Amino acid sequence: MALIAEKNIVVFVGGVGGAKLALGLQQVVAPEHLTTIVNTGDDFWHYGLRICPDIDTVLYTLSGRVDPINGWGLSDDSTIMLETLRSLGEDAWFTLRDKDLATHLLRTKMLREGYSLTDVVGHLAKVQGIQPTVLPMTDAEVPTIVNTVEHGELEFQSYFVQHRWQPTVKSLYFKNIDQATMTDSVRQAIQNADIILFAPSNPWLSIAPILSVPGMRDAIIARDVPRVAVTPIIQGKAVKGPAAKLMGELGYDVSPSSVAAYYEDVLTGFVYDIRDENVETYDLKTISFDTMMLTDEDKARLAREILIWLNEREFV
Ligand code: FO1
Repeated sequence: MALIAEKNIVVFVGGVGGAKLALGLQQVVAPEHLTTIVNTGDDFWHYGLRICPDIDTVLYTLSGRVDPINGWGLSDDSTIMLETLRSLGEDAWFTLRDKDLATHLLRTKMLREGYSLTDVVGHLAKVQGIQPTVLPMTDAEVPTIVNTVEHGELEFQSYFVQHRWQPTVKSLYFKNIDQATMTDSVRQAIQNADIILFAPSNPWLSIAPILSVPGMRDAIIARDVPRVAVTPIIQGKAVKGPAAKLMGELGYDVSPSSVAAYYEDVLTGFVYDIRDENVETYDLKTISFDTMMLTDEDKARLAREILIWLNEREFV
């Protein structure tokens, strides 16, 4: 049975870490009350295909088909196409595996036919048997550009995969974001939300693109409901990926407090990890839980703990 039956929950997510909390929520929230809004700044064109890594990570995770080792891609997938591409002399640095390729082919075909990314994601979710709503943050193409010391400006996947997030980051921007618009689906989900969560995704790389869609930040802040982020930083380290390294390079103290401060007035509450102490968050409501999500039980437990906390009188 759903934990907080009548409340509408919106969760903003990036890739692997965000998908884990979305899976936890899927286990404890009735599907008609759960909406996951996903970063698309990581999306790119590659060999003529539209690749949306964070969206696919969420869809594969929620449908129980994600590769458990990497946290992205499909489990039990093969690399025949990739090896063949390499045999043709290509530097195929992005791991497009064979079964996963079907998703990129179908998405690209539908986009070329004129469907919006929101339509495509809705279709892909439906055919994978996913019941909660999954929405891209916008239908526009707004690639994250990483300005690095060593290589100048890089598109996100080139920074992240090709260069293994080793270049030193000077700054970031989201190309064409000023022309992007919020979709009606995203606007309605936020307007109907009783609880707004920010998954433990990278605030600068995964959540900032979402908050930068014109109107998004104001729409969120306008909601007089709990707006709570879960820390991606535990004991000065990122659970996965470049968050800690990036924070240092951008001049932030690598701590949960810096994450909370970065979100500014977007948040009313903050969840930090039980392994950290004395987390200063000014006037936010805070609580600590075990935020390491290693198993599916961990994911459901964390989702349940957050929702129970938010259902307490002080937050309603
Ligand atoms: N991440 C990697 O580190 N290396 C890859 O070759 C790679 C391929 C890939 C293919 C499809 C997909 O959906 C995701 C993929 N990812 C890969 C993950 C992705 O680059 C990142 O996890 C996200 O963009 C960061 O959130």
